Amino acid sequence: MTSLARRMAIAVPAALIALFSRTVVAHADEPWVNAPAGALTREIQPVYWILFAAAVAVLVIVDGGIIYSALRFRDRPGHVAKQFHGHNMLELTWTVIPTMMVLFFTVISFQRLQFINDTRTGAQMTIQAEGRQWSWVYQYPNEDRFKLKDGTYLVGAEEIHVPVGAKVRIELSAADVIHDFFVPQIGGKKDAVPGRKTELWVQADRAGVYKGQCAEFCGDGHADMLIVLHAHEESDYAKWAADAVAFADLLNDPETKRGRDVFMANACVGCHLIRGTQAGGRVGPELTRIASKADIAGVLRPVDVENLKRWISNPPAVKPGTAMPVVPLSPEDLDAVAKFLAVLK
Ligand code: HEC
Ligand SMILES: [Cu+2]
Repeated sequence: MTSLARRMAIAVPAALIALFSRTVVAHADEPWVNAPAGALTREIQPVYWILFAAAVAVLVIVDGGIIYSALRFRDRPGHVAKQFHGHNMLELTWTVIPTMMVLFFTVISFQRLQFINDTRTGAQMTIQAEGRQWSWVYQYPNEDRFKLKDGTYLVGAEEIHVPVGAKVRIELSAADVIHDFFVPQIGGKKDAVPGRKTELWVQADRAGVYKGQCAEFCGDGHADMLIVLHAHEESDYAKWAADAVAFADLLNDPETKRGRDVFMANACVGCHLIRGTQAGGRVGPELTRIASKADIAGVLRPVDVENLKRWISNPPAVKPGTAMPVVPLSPEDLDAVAKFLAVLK
């Protein structure tokens, strides 16, 4: 080997490894598959590393070979290339080795698929998750702890809450186009397909908030279609459920229900997020705790029914140039929706 080729043979893989380890360090706390926090990811991670190591080895051998040959056998005056045809041993090597590698990958993947796809054995609860442009809506199971006063069961948007350690089955559906449920540290990654149920399971090792992202391009708002998975210790989970149920009951109160229905039936729902409801819009600010805010859109204070009505009936009149349009509402609807927002503390 010439000294240049020798140096390249060391420098190229070294640079790749350095680049990769920097990436790993820089992203260690971010949602990615190699910080496993659940049974699924712990199972999948070794396969990831084996595939990665194999890919690096192939890269180094193939690209190394190309670089070496390009340098070693380059055109120089006085050199004539050796003329020959075929080399059975080489042909055999680069057919047999990749075939064995692919077979090996197939085997180690299949070994795990049964475990990964088994959403039933030992599952402690089932949550329905519906993907829609551009948020997820979660329906909790028909259990007493999720039961609302009106006899229905808790529904939540944006965040999915699970108890630590529990195997939770998630049934996926889609309201419009294909979405994909993926929380890298916990596992999963399954398409939500319109007109069909798919399922996966999750299990979190420790309490925490795990971020994910719709992993199937689903239109304009795709990048904002986040998945936030909260894993609670068991006792904490009971408290969370009780609070969420109490809040949902407040929303269902006849006093507030009418206004909520107005909100959900009009364009408001598409632009604003209210946790605990199906409103998952992201164009305007979140309104979950609007009544606890100091002002409306930075211009009207305090946040009360009167000011809410003033704002909602004609935002541009209150704040010229605002991005919130006038949504035509009857006086009764306007009144109801303002009363509804005024309880969101
Ligand atoms: C096209 C999207 C869109 C629609 C539809 C829409 N809003 Fe808004 N809304 C916004 C935007 C954007 C803002 C922020 C305006 C600003 O700060 O200038 C906003 C602000 C608000 C605020 C003040 C929020 C805060 O944090 O101060 C309230 C309350 C509100 N909207 C209620 C409603 C209601 C009720 C409806 C339905 C009748 C509605 N919005 C329809 C986009 C929308
Ligand atoms: Cu999506």
